[in-house]
Amino acid sequence: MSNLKTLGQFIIEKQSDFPYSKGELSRLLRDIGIAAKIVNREVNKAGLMDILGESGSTNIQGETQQKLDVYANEQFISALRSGGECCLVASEENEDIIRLEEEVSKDANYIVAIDPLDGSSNIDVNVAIGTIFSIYRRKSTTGLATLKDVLQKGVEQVAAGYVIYGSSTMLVYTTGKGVNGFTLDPSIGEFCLSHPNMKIPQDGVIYSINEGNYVHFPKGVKQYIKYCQVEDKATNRPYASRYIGSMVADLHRNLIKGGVFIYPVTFSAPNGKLRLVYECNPMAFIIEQAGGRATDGSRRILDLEVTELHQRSPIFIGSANMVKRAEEFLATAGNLTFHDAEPVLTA
Ligand code: AHM
Ligand code: MG
Repeated sequence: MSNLKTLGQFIIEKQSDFPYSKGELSRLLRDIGIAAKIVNREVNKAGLMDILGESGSTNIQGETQQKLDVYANEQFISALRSGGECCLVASEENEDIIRLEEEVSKDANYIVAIDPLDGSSNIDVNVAIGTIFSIYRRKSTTGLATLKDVLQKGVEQVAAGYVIYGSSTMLVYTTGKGVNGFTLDPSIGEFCLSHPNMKIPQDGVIYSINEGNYVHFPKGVKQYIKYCQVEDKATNRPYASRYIGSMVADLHRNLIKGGVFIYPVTFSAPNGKLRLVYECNPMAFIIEQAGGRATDGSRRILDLEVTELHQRSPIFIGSANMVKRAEEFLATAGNLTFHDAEPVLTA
């Protein structure tokens, strides 16, 4: 008990580090932590309740929503609404921005972009899923906050984090001063500091990519995958291939053990699959803060122009030297070259 530190205690301790230390950001992080605990409770009992399965509605990307996605979205929005520090929410599950401003009693200066339940295809099979969030300070100074306030480059984030609902539940976040991880102790219902000052190894031996799409990958990505599979004692190859299909879980593992996670452009997804505002940017901020690297194959993710709420981007993220190596293959092959595909085997 002596050196136990809860998320709440830690946030208060670090409050003076924040650029506008009026306690608003601390309260916002605390609100997100509370919503995460509520979502965690439902995730844990998902197999027991009639909450599994598809809710019938589809999100704006045309993907079928599951009940827990809808539930998580509602919980985070409602925690942010009652907390009063957030004027605008952008969520993967909502086509448009959600204004909270008219409903809060005082000026709220923060924008939250969120993927309430990432890896949703893993919900009903008991595989780790996550929540990803990103916090910006509002730019506009008059009137109601607008979409423009959300469309800030990733480099403008004041905080970002994720929650992983796995074999244990963890909340990992950064405010630009390193990365800290908290594990939920279910017996006291508190996130407790368990992974202070997280650092990603510069090199790793894990590559994470959906290899089922191999035939649709650009030439440089194919070559990098082959490089990972070649035997070479000096670089500990062949590497291990690990792909859960929940970005949060794949990146969390790679953050701790070292590794690279790649979701590239493909023939069928010319901009990649993952969303810049609430998936790539927050993860890039966290991984950079942990000493890693995140690019779209050539450009830093955090410097990309954001023009649309649900904009997609390819992503190469993880141990710095592994990401750099993958970039070299892309550059040599010509970033978007799809030719020289290996023959597709048919039945
Ligand atoms: P989601 O937000 O609809 O759950 O999609 C994002 C997820 C990521 O967590 C994961 O890395 C990726 O989609 C997996 O996609 P794929 O099944 O194409 O490999
Ligand atoms: Mg997602």
